[in-house]
Amino acid sequence: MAVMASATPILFTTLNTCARSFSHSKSTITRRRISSLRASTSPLEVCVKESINIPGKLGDCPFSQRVLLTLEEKHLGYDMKLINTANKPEWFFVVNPEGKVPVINLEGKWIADSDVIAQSLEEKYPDRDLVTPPEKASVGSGIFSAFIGFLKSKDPADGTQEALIKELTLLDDYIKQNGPFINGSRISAADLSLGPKLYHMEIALGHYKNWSLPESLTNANSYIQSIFSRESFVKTRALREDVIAGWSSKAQT
Ligand SMILES: N[C@@H](CCC(=O)N[C@@H](CS)C(=O)NCC(=O)O)C(=O)O
Repeated sequence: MAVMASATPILFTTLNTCARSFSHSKSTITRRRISSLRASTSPLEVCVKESINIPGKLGDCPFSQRVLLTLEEKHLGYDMKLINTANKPEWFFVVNPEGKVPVINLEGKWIADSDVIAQSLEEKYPDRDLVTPPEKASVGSGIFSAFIGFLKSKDPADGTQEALIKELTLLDDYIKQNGPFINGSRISAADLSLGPKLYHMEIALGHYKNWSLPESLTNANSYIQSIFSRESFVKTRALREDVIAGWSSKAQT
């Protein structure tokens, strides 16, 4: 897979434009065929956060990692544009006026927000499907805010640690009954959303609170390890020092 990191302005023409005009002139060719043509020939342009510590490396945005994981698991080629979020280039505000990463170019249109991007990729590239049934999509969804609550907490007796343990226990129970992944035997979109958040939780709480996931939560522990050890995850994960630096303004030790 050709993955290139680049901080240069994006060319708005190239194959996106070609695909569009081709579809105008040959109306019998379906959108689906154009999508699969692109999947095999043209990498998708995706803007993600750059490392704060090492320019040219991928940064510490869990939403960016989610999108990269989706592309990796679907075996879609991509061309990664690294955005220095502390000093965004002018052209990036043309791509996304809100100035947030991740953003992806699908058929010539820039799409923001990892939820919308994951959904759009599923619709346009249904092969190697990552669909999570709606009734399972919220599994683990309380963990990220509980982690941030505990990280920001100044008072060890304020119940934030217990609130996080409660959320992780729910995950542990769920995986025990339904695992190894949220949708059973195969990884799906909900795991790709939750995995990067668990990664941030583990590094930030380990560093700032000397905390680690209780060993008694064996199912949550094995779930985390199976996600963190995937090739796609290792390839797209943030540097540890970036995760630590990224949470420094929120953390209370
Ligand atoms: N809800 C958005 C959140 C995206 C987001 O918060 N991105 C952060 C980096 S992790 C960002 O771009 N921050 C830069 C800024 O707000 O200026 C998503 O799921 O994509």
